[in-house]
Amino acid sequence: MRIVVLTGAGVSAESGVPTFRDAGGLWDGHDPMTVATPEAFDRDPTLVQRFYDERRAALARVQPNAAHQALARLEAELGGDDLYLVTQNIDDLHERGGSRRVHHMHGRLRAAWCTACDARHDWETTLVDRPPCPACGSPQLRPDVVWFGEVPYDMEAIEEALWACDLFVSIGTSGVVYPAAAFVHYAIGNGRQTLELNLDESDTTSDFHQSRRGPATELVPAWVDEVLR
Ligand code: BJW
Repeated sequence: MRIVVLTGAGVSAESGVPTFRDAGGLWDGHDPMTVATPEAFDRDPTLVQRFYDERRAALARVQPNAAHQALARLEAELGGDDLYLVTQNIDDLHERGGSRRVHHMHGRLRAAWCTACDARHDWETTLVDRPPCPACGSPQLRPDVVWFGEVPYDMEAIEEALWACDLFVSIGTSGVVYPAAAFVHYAIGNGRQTLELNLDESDTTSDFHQSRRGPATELVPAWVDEVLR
C-alpha cells in the first residue's frame, strides 16, 4: 500500500514546539503577516531574523516524540518507496526521530538561503548579525523557509505522490494554509482513501473519509500498528 503522510505543527506540539494558531501558539494574538511574508522581511529584517534565530536555537531544547518515531518505523517497515512523508514543519524532528526521506514543503529552520547567489546552506547559528554567504560572501542570507505568497517546495513531486497513493493521511494541521489544505481534495478527486489524525476539528475535517481525534503521540503509533499488522 502506498501512503502519503502530511504533517503539521500538531505532530511536534508534544515535543514542546509551539503550534501557530492554537491558544498559546506562535501567532496567538499576533498577525503572521508581520513575520511570515517577504514584505515583512523587507520592512524589518532584524525583527524577522530574530524570530527565526530564536526558533532555530529552541530546536536544541526539544526532542522527537512517539509520533515522529512511529512514522520512522512505518518508513523502515513499509520501505521508502511506499511512504511519502511531506511536512509543513520547518523543525527537524522527523529526521531526528529516524525518518530518512522527509519533504519539507515550507523549508527548514536549519537552512539559510542566499538571495544574492541563490545558494542554500545548512545553518545552525544566527542570521540577524548578517553573516557572509559561504558561497559568495554577500551578507544576504535569509531563513530558507516558505512565507505567504511564496511557492512551496517539491510541489510537482508531492502532486505525483498524491496521484499515485492509495491512502492520504493528514496529521496535526489546521487545514487553513494552502496548498497543503487542498491535498485532501486532490486525493479524493483521484479516488484515494483519506484519513485525518488531529487533536481538534480542523477546517477540512468534514472532507476526509475518516477522522480521529486525540493527541498525535497516541493516535499515530496506534495507526501505524494497524497499518503494519
Ligand atoms: C494537534 C496537537 C497534538 C495541536 N496532536 N494534533 C485565499 C484562499 C486560498 C489561499 C490563499 C488565499 N489567500 C492567500 C492564499 C495562499 C496562502 C494561504 O494559504 N493563505 C491562507 C492563510 C488563506 N498560501 C501561500 O501563500 C502559500 N503559497 C502559495 O499558495 O503559492 C502559490 C502556489 C502554490 C502551489 C503551486 C504553485 C503556486 C505559501 C504558504 C506558506 C506558509 N508558511 C508558514 C510559515 C513557514 C515558516 C514558519 O514556520 O514560520 O507555514 S505559515 C504557517 O502555517 C506555517 C505552517 O506550516 C502552516 C500550517 O500551520 P499548521 O501546521 O496547520 O499549524 P496550526 O497551528 O495552524 O494548526 C495546528 C493543528 O494541530 C491544529 O489543528 C491543532 O488542533 C492540532 N494539534 N496539538 C495532534 N498534540
